[in-house]
Amino acid sequence: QTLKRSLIRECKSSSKKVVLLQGWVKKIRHLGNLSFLLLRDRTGVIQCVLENDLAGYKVDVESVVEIIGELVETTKTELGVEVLAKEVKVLNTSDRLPFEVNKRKLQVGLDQMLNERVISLRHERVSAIFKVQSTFVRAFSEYLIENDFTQIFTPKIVSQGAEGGANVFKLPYFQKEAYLAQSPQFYKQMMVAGGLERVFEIAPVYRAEYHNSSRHLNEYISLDVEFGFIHDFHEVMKLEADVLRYMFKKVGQKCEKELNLLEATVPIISEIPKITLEEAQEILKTRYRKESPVGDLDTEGEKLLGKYVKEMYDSDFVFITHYPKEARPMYTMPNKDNPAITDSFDLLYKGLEITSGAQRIHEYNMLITSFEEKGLHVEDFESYINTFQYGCPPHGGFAIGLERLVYKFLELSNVREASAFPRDCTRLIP
Ligand code: AMO
Repeated sequence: QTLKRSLIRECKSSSKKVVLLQGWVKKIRHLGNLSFLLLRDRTGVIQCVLENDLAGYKVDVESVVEIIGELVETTKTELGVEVLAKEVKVLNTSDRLPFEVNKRKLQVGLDQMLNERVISLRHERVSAIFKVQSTFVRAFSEYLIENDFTQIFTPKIVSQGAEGGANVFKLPYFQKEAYLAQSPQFYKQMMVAGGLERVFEIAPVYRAEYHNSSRHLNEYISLDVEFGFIHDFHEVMKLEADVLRYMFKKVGQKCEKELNLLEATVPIISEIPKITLEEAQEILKTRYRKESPVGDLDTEGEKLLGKYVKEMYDSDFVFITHYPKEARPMYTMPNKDNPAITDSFDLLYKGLEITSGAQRIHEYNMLITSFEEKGLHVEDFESYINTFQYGCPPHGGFAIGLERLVYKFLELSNVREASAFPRDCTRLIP
């Protein structure tokens, strides 16, 4: 008799009759001299029948139990099997539940869902979000590793913000002042220049943005890529399209159950249309009478463009290219023919920016000028800027906001749903 640890997967394939199951009590019903206990673990739910001495067994839902029993075939359950319990042991009781989790749809507001994360995660639709997220991340690294990229780890405590602007969290660092990294931008470029050529990083980044919106977090996971020896920034967009295609393919293959639960379908990513920012603003003006902020798109504009590319190209994605210099960080490569604009792009997915990317400046003097034009003090960025005196290949890269990708894909109500423990302007707990 070998005792098995997991539920459905083991039960289905096991020829052994005796199983050990461990999980949470989803439900218990008493019917005459039988009780039916639905036991849930990470792989699913199975019915356990409690008879004889065990009939009428008292246990609170969501308690953690261990059941030893006999696995038998039955036509009465969806699984085609159930367990005739021989022994039930309570490992830990659930004394109190802030809300009911065993409903088909979780009927709580966002705040309660986040405040009581441990309980909301018990709902299969909620935990499914994080299984999808995990699969995306794994596919991202799988694809890049297969394509000769090296995973890197760069500091999150830094001396300067890499994205310009004032959105940095300050913190005391012994006798100095430091910041939480807004992105791994400088370091990923430095590692390309260091000779690794092709790198990626998966890590949290921090933005001190005081936005209480459905798409902003103050800490999010950035999927960063940077690679050298590129000809132009179209190569960067091509790599991103390839990575995303692979990520969605893997989620389609590995998360069938989760996608069914969440009623999500994997998009077909053929050629992603490219529209220059200027064209995009013109489309918004002529088609939707929508004015845009100078050199940028606003939330409403992004939404309308999402609608436009869906109608015109049947695409959920669109690259918006060639942002003006003023709208992009100091490290962005100006366009050869028109230096007022840059070789940069954003990727919109279902009308929301999920990525920024660009070719970077790899020429020392050009970089100094670019920093100075932004009013930045070159000496504050010395170790980064020195990189470009040591021989650095033409390079570029991009970063995908993981939570935004998941939020849009699963059509959640808010990006916070795609973060297990989100940090926003007011939320620091749990
Ligand atoms: P950017 O600042 O545009 O670019 O950020 C890249 C992507 O990160 C996500 N993102 C956010 N997600 C949630 N909450 C936020 N507050 C938030 N801010 C940004 C978005 C965005 O597209 N270094 C460059 C990337 C590069 O060029 O490689 C950068 O950080 O999905």
